[in-house]
Amino acid sequence: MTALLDRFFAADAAALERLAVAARRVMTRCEELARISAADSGIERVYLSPEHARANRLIAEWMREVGMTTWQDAAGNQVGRLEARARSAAAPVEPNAAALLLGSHLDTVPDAGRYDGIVGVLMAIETVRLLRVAVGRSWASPFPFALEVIAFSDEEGTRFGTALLGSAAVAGAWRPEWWALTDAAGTTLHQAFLEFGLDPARVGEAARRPEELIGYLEAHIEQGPELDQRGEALAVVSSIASARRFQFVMEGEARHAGGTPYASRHDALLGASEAALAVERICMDEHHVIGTVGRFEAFPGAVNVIPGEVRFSLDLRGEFDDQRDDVWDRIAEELGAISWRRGLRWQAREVHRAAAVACAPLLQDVVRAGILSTLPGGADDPAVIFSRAGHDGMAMAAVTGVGMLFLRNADGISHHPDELVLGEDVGRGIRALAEAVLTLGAELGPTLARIRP
Ligand code: HGY
Ligand code: MN
Ligand code: MN
Repeated sequence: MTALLDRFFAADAAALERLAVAARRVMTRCEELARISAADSGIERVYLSPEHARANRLIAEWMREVGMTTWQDAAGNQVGRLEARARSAAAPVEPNAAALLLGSHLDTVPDAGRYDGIVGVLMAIETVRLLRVAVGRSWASPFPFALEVIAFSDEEGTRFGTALLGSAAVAGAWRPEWWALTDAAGTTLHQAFLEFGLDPARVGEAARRPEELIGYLEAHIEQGPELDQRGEALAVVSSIASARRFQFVMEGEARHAGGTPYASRHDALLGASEAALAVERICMDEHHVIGTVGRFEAFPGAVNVIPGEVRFSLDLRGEFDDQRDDVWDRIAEELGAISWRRGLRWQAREVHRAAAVACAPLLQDVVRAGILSTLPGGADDPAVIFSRAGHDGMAMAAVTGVGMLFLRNADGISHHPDELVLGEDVGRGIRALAEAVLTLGAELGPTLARIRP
């Protein structure tokens, strides 16, 4: 079957050439964005920072370059919009049409790779460039729905510990208790809003109503080894893992490292270490549940003092919420046993929770059609992967259907400077994304029913 994109460009043979140019532009721009970092060496760009503001300004420029109108929403997300082509000759565009949202996130973890989130935002802009149609002296979406690109501002949760703040605002799920969240310097989220030039009282204005949206479609690197091992470039995402994040305090007794007999020690570090190993043991024998202790600090931290306190984190994910919660119960039980045995006390504070999200069947179908358009005729169906990484779609699923396209990234290395994606795969990904949007346009046609989560 001739791909819709080939038919869309039938009269413009050079257009598909532009795919290779688009991929090169994405790769170059990933490098440019990588230079917007708070760190002297490595990439770090966190929510409501000067680097966030600079990245938003640059992305807005690139959005306007393809004819989009742009704005920064009330939660600091950068948005671009191409209006729908009007159905009547009376007016060139339909200004209030519902929008298909494309995009990803611009914020990073500390010492990040250059593609996590960023490549999805840039691929979305290139997809709009490919599909836009000239209307008078401006550009429009060729569909009865608008095309928007959103660059979410806090998918990682690096600064305040609670992830998905930008997309939660768009989903109308902002929580008042978040204003008191503090960063490592003790700045509250409320204060950071003000310093960034945002008005906390107006964060609700970032919320989008379900009827305003057709769906949310995100391209993202896999952040896992499956595509690399399969030797394939692209995959459909079936669902996004649920998440729960905790901060623990394990308390024992700080004592002299030499004079305190082992029998009377209550060593918080050894207890917390047993807990971290228990997380690995319990999760490893569970299917699709993943637990990681990423932060681990011993106090007072002197070489000749038995640690009296350890603060550590737990990032717990699962393909299904109830399975993840069962594992949490087992971990909590194990922590109780360790503490009893070692005469320690522990407490946990949950700082983030997001339910697992199944990608909307229609969006999975159009992503599959998109990927097939990049493969030789008669190719097998592309891989369908459960995302162990979290994404903004977990928040967006509250208001619209979510779809994701995964790109191969070498050995799945991510959240690390060695994160890699091939320019050719980005080209294939842009083509697949454009084909998916065209397929969606054809599927929805005049009904324009929004896609239910
Ligand atoms: O943590 C995650 O899975 C995502 O990269 N924020
Ligand atoms: Mn990430
Ligand atoms: Mn990401």
